[in-house]
Amino acid sequence: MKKVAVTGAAGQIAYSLLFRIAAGDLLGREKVHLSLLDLPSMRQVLEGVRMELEDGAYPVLETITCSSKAEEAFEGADLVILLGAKPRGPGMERRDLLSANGLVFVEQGKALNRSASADAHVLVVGNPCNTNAWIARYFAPRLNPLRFYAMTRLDQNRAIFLASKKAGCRVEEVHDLIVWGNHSQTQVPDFVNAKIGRRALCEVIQDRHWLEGEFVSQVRQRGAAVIRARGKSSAGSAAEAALLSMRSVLGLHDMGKAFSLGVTSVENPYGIEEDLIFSYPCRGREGGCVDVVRGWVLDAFLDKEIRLSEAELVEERDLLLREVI
Ligand code: NAX
Repeated sequence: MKKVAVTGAAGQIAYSLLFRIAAGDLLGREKVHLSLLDLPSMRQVLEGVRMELEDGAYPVLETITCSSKAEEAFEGADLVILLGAKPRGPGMERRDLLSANGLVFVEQGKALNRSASADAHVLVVGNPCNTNAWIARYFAPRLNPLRFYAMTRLDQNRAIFLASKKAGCRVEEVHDLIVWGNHSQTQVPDFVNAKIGRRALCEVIQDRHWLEGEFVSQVRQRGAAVIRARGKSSAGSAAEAALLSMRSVLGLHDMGKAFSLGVTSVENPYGIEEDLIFSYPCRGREGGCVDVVRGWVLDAFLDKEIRLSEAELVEERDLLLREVI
C-alpha cells in the first residue's frame, strides 16, 4: 500500500485528481491511503470530498484521512502532490505571489522533512511551481533532493496537441516534444528536437516563422485562454498531467520516452544552474526517479529562450533568498 498525500485537496484540480487516484489511475491495483490536506477554513468542503470518495466504493482506496496540519498529513507519505497554493489576487504582482507562496512552501518543506518518508516523491503543481519546489526541497534536506519535481507536463501536452493539429497527425505520433525551463511565460516548447513519426517535426511543419511565433506563444498563453473561456483555470487537464508526471517518475508510464518535468539536474549537460528546479527532457529510471536526457541540440533560438527562462528562475530564487528565507 502507498500513502498518497494531496494538498489543496478541497480545490478544483483535486476534485478531478482524487477520484482518478481512487480508481487506480495512478498506481493500478496497489492499495492507496489518501491523505488530504487543506486549510482549516475548507474543512467542511474537504469533508464533502471525503464523503464522495467513500461513495465511489473504490476497491483500491483503503483509507482516507483529512487534516489541516501539514505534518500530520505528510506522516509516512510515499507520494506527495502539492496542489495547494495561494492564488494571485487582484492587483497582486508576480513577486507578491512568490513571497506569499514562498512562506507556504517553507512550512510545507519543513513539515515534509519532519514526517514524510525519506524516499518520498514530491510533485509540486501549485504556482509558481518551479520555485515552490525549490523552496520545499531546500527545507526538506532529509528527503532525496532528486525526488522534488515541478509539473510542466501540462505545457508539454498542450504543445503536443497544437503540433499534431498543425501537422494533421495523431497526438501519439508526436515524440520528444518537451518544454524547457520555468512553468511561466518564459517556458520553451522544444520543436527543434521533436519528432513526428520518424521525421523531425521541423521537416513536417516547415513553417519556422509559425513555430517560433504562434506555436510558442499559444503554448505559453493556453492557460490564460482556458481561464478566459471557462472563468476558472485548467483543472481536468492539470489532473491528467499530474497523474502522468507521477506515473512517469515511478516507471509506470513512458519508460524509454522523453517527457517534461522540472527537476534538479546534477552534472547538468546543458549548462543550466544546477541548483534550480528546471524543466528538462527527462527519462524514467528503473526503480523510480528520472535522468535528464543528454545530447539534445540547442540551436540559437532555443538557447536564447532557455537562457531567458533560466534567468527568470535565478531571479525568483534570489528574491526568495533576500525576502523570505
Ligand atoms: P483552487 O483555488 O481551486 O484550490 C487550491 C486549494 O488549495 C484551495 O482549496 C485552498 O484552500 C488550498 N490551499 C491554499 N493554501 C494552502 C495551504 N497552505 N495548505 C493546504 N491547502 C492550501 O486551485 P486549483 O485550480 O486546484 O489550482 C491549484 C494550483 O495549481 C494553483 O496554484 C494553480 O496556479 C496551479 N496550477 C498549476 C499548473 C501547472 O501546470 N503547474 C496548471 C494548473 C494550475 O493553474
